Amino acid sequence: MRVDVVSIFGEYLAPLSLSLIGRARAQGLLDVRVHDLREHAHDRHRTVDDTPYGGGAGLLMKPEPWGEALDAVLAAPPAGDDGRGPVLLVPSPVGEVFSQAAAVELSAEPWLVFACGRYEGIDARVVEHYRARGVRVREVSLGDYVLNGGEVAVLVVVEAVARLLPGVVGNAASLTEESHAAEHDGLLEHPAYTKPASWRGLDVPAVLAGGDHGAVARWRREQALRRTARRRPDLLAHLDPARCTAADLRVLAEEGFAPDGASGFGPAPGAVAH
Ligand code: JEK
Repeated sequence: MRVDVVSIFGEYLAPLSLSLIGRARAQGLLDVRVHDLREHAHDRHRTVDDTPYGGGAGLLMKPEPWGEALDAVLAAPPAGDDGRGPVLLVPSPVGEVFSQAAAVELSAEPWLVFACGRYEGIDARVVEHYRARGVRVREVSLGDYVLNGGEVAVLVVVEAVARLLPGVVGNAASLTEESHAAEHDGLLEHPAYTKPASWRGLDVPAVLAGGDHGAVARWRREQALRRTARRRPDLLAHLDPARCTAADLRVLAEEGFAPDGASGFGPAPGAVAH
């Protein structure tokens, strides 16, 4: 997979040379190229920002350097480009929230291009222009908090996507297990333990060392349901009551959740928040 990143802070992307991503690059599984937006600003100060029309605090990135930089990247497709061109990813606080489903979609693409804004973002015509030219543009957000620019989002998206590429994550079994996540009904994972059996007075739950695989599975399912109900009740809206055992329903009722009549779970009538 080829990844081009345009940024005024290329140093911010140095972690892409480390660990599994760095090794994937060294092995030729991933070709990451970082480009300096300022090479496409031609005044004496290499200006990339200006004041917003309509007023308001802060500065925006001017469209001309972006147009020139992205045209240059798009003009140099990777060998074996399928003709569809890249997906252009533009991190933004108002983008669609990036998800594992998006990571899976992007992992099937041969070419991703990232446009990293700074200041208060990029003049809106840049996205409009490349969409009009038929480029598949996705504005993505990491979540509902404010960052200083798009570079951290690039690190997150590239890590989430690259680990799905064949050969990037050593242990194929971990990915196979993840791909069966549907079997876990979209619940949070149960807690996990390794040796020693006792640490600072805290013991590993006895059931996990008991050798009863059915009991282990039931304990893990109960923990997953309780955790999800307490930490991510939104995920229970997608839990199919038809896939729940009587024991599941009892655990969820203890946590204050009941089938909502719309193919998921919601707060049980009269339930008291924990
Ligand atoms: C890309 C520039 C910084 C800072 C103005 C005023 C309330 C902010 C842009 N999940 C994510 N959060 N933030 C980003 C992100 C931030 C970026 C850029 C992504 C480029 N900035 C910035 C202030 C404002 N707004 C109203 C919200 C805009 C992000 C991602 N991905």
